[in-house]
Amino acid sequence: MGKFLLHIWTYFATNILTQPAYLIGFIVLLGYLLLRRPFYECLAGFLKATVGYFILTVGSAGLVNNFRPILVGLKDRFNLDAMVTDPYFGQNAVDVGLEETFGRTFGDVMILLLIAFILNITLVRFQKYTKLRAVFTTGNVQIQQAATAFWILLFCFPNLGRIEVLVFMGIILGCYWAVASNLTVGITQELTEGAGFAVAHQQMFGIYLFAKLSEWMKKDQKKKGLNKVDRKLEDIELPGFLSIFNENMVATSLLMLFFFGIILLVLGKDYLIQSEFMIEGQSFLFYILTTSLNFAVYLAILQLGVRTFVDELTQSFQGISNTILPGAVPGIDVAATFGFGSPNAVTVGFLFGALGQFLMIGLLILLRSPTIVIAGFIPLFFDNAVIAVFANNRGGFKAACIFPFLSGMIQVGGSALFATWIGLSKFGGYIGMFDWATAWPFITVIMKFAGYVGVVLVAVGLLIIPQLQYRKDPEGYFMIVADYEQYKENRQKNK
Ligand code: ASC
Repeated sequence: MGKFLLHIWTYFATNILTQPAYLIGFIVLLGYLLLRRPFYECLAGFLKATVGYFILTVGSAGLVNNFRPILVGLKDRFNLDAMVTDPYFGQNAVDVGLEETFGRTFGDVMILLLIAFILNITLVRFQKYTKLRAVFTTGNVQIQQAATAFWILLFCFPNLGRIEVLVFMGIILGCYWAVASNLTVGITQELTEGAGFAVAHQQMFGIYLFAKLSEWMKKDQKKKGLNKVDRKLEDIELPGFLSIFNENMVATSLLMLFFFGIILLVLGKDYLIQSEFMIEGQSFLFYILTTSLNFAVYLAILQLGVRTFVDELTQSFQGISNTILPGAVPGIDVAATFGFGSPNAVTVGFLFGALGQFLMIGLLILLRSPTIVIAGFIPLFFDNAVIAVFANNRGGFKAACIFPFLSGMIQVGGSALFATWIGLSKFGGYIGMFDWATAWPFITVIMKFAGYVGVVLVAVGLLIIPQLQYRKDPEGYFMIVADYEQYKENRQKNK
């Protein structure tokens, strides 16, 4: 019997839970069924949501596949013995290093997902006490996080048995997913004007932190009586020749031509041919042009995907949040936020993040750090772009430049230090995303030095966060999800 159930679960986990397009599709289907919509509407909703999410995936995978090899190319080109910050390289490093370092392999990922997912849903179901509102649905990143967290746990408790590992990790990851995603609920509702989702990814603490710092920056400017408080990117109209930057697609293309143009020139035509990026006889100029412009292409695809599924999700989730999971929102891929706010924020965040990352890499080399980092595309792009989107929305243009820059430095510095300490850097990769260069090292220190007590401290510490959030605004806290228009109205009145 148990075996049969496990079989069903594994089937569900492999095909749906870890494939967000289908998970979101089925959530939409369930939502519409609960709303008692006619069958054909439920089917249409399922298809639109799934197709939309797949389109988003085409955009984001296109970006990743197009640009990751270019950045990693720097490592080969200069024969660097460096660690790449990238979630896929990180997962691979864990796979390769586990046996050698801890004499283990990790085969329980699906069971772990089950425990953590159920815990997440339970915490949201008992919202009255936990104040948690978001369910993490981004399965592709959950696997990467589970792998890294498994390493961290063994680093803190090398002799832990299989069952204990599952229980500890299930609790800590489940709490992290629920709590961190919940942190983004309010600010995402404000960014999207009540689209009804939260971010479930790998930089949720980062998003919250920088969103709050941006607000603070804006308030500070107002207090100082600066009547020229920073404008948002979308409100800036550049004059004359610069006006071509007002158009998002043009701005993205030009900036990326500059950015990737330099990197491709540094890599050199010979290297590109030798590593089969280019074919013999191809024009180098047009290769650079095509590669760089593809950035704007995939970004446009990504935004189309967001527009396709978000509407369905917003409407249908009412069915779920009115019945089985009152007051809940789905936590979804960070890329979904790129369809809101200023589209130029995405590009600005990426570039300033790159500046910060490259500066920190330079510092690591200068300071003869035992671990040198190669900037992976995923942390560089997705973390810093989203930080800029929120920073721009809440603080304005300057915040959208400064905070991704800071985040870039922190990502590289934190990852280098942390991956060296826990012994993962030797195996060539680390997940590298913002939370995993900041919050998770902090969690690790607590567990390493306080032992089992530390595990309890971490879980309790995480669960206190939503309580504090709730206390700051008991009236608006649930309303921002339940009825965004009403929430906005009340806030206007209070002002
Ligand atoms: C990640 C990861 C991806 C991307 C994607 C962004 O962390 O593993 O494939 O970000 O989720 O849309």
